[in-house]
Amino acid sequence: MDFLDSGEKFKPRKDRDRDRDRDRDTTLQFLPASDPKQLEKKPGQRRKLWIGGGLLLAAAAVALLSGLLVWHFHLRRDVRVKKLYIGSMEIRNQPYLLDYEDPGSPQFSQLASRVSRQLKLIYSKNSVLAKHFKGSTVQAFSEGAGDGGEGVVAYYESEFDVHVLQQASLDEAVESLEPGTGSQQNQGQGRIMLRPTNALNFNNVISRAIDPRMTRNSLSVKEQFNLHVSSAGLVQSPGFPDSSYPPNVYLQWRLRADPGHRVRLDFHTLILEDDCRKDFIQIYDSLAPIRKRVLTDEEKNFPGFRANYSQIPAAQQKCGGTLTGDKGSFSSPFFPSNYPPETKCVWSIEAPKEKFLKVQFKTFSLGNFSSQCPKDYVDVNGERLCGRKLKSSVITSRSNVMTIKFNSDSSYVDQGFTAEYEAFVPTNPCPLRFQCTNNLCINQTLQCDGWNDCGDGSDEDNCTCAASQMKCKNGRCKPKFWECDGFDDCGDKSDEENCVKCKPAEFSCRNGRCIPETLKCNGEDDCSDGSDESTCPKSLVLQQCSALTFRCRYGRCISKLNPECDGERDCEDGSDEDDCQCGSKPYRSSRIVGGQASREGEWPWQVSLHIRGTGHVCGASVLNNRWMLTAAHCVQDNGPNKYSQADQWEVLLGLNVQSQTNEWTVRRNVKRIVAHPDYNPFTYDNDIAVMELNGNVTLNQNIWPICLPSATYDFPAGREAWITGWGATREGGRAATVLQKAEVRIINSTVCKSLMDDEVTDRMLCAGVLSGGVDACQGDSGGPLSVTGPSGRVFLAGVVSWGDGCARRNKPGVYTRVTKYRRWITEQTGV
Ligand code: 4AZ
Repeated sequence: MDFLDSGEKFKPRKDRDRDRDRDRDTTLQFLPASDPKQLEKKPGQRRKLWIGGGLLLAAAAVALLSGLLVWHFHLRRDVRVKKLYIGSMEIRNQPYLLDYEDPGSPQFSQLASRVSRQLKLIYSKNSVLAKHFKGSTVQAFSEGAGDGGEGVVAYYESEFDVHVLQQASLDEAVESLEPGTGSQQNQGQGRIMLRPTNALNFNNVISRAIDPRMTRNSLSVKEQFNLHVSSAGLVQSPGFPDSSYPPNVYLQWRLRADPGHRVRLDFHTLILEDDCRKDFIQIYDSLAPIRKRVLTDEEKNFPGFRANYSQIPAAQQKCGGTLTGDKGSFSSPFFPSNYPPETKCVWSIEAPKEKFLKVQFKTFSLGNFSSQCPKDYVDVNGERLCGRKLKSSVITSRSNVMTIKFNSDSSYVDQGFTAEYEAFVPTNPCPLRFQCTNNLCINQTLQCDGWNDCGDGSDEDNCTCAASQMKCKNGRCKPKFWECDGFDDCGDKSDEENCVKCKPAEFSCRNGRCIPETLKCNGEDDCSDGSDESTCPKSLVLQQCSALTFRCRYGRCISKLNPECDGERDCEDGSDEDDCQCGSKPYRSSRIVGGQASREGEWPWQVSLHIRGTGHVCGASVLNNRWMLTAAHCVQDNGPNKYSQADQWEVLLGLNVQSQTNEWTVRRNVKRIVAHPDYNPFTYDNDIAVMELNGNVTLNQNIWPICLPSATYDFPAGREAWITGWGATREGGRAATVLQKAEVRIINSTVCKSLMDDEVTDRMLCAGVLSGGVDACQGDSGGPLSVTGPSGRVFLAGVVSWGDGCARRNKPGVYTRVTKYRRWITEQTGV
């Protein structure tokens, strides 16, 4: 059975932004609201209730939309269109009544008709709006957001009938009603007299065109649910988790909390979709889906989902304060969950008088960067920081006090930050350690090791290079063999200069030959190694295939390097994009020596192979819902240990912490083990094996296959790769409990052969950190060497196989080169 046979909808999303692949949490919190009240979902509803029924009071809207976005629009001259705007307004001179939660109550109807009349009056003052206005309906009320919760917020939909070419001016006219948006500002705020006794004193009018995806004609199901979150419950996509949701549904949940509380939404499951333009979920800090109040950005949409809701006292969200002492830490509210909208915190750090202070941001994720940071930001001693990449993670003061402010606005929330502060003596800021230009202190041994440990590169400046190193133009030292490997190791590209030995008008083939530049990308293999055709901007169908060119299913080869699963259809038959659900991580949010702990679900293809009665012995990778890939040396009999026998093994999938299983963890027995017939136990050549489970597993957010590279996939030297496993954390040490991860680099084969005394065959691949300290180790064997491809999908470059000890200097880890076994794997497993 294909691993995605449960439906086309549950496809993992392309992980577009690997830079932001840092820890992510999936919790969101929203605005406070009013009194508790459980109301039943509207009667007459035939549809299955997907959420624990109940209607609530005021704060967050979750909208799910699914189905194909296909709509035809002909810009005919005489076409008029119906335009809907969704909006909210605060009514200051109206006390909030519980009855406003019930649309059937007379109080609701009364206030609703006053709001509708008020809107009509507002629109009548604008010629564009007055001309096209049809009517308004009030959809809900919530408690005002004033400090004392006074007043009422009304959510409404206004309909206009407009000529197709005048839509933009209508949008403009509607938005001009908002405070601070142009000339008509005053109409959006103030007192409009209906009758003197009946005047509504209103404020904060926001209206936005409804997202057209939510109103399109093809929607066959449109439903709204009102829920009170005073008793916890859950919302989930229809059919979840047993089946995929149907197409063309639009569901909206309105969640309300008690007065003085916030809605809290904990995402328990997310299944990501390739294209958020089609299917998406959005969360608003509002009872209506007003774009200005959206909290989720497009990249974080997840249509297959289950989320638990609950409420938390708004007071719990206290942040800021005075911090004293030589060292400490602080973070944005609710970290590692998302911070709430409209939040302000101020921390004052006070160190002893004679000391200065430095603050280091360990994590920082505050939305998209924009200059001057007008939205969410951290202000350190008057300097505003925002975005997700800081120029320098360390900020120092020239006194013993520091003030840090955190501010979030009304839309788009993010994970926030964690920071550590430390007081230092200005005359001796780094006792016995190296002082970076940014004032960070690092171990002296890290200076001039080829790695940027300071974060600003200053530990690699002004170094005296060893004989085995080259000197970059910027003064840094790098291993000599990193020269001309196609990767900018120096940071100023000087290691990649003067590499071409061919004449100016010639192309330098990978095999060292020179050919006229004009022959590059002409569809013919002029280099004789295919390299002149393998990196063409546009994919060409080649006259002949070579060891470097990708073969499409219909037999012809194309010129593009690594075309598979890169999100572009390169083969005429589209076969380069077939079977590409693999290799995506549900969170964008792997012992290993020199690594760090992984987050649950970060490496969903990582498997722990247990021997009954012994526990973890080796790693493996998920290929599909039935087949695992590991190292042949893991499944060899060893004296009394009959590791080649399937019944000795137990496979744990979706595991992060050994001996801590949860609902996503699956334990399976093994039906069959096939080790490569040419495995050589003396040289570790062909160290690869596949394992068939005795029953299929249901893939989930913590169990997901890694992409297998085609035989021609190129993992060039210098490329970053990740090793993961529960192996020893140092040579001869103990196994890890939490899955460890570490970043290494692919190492040039010629260099590796010389470093490893020629024991490395062409079926092996080396990766590591030559300065030592980071490596796979005993117990990691069989596990993946993961490399992220251009579209963000992760490919299995290697299988942890052997090494000369662990993490020794100039002794990289040696991995089974998976590309060499692509055909064998298909023959054994069908994958
Ligand atoms: C092992 O014994 C082992 N440094 C695996 C990897 C490495 C060394 C030993 C690579 O399973």
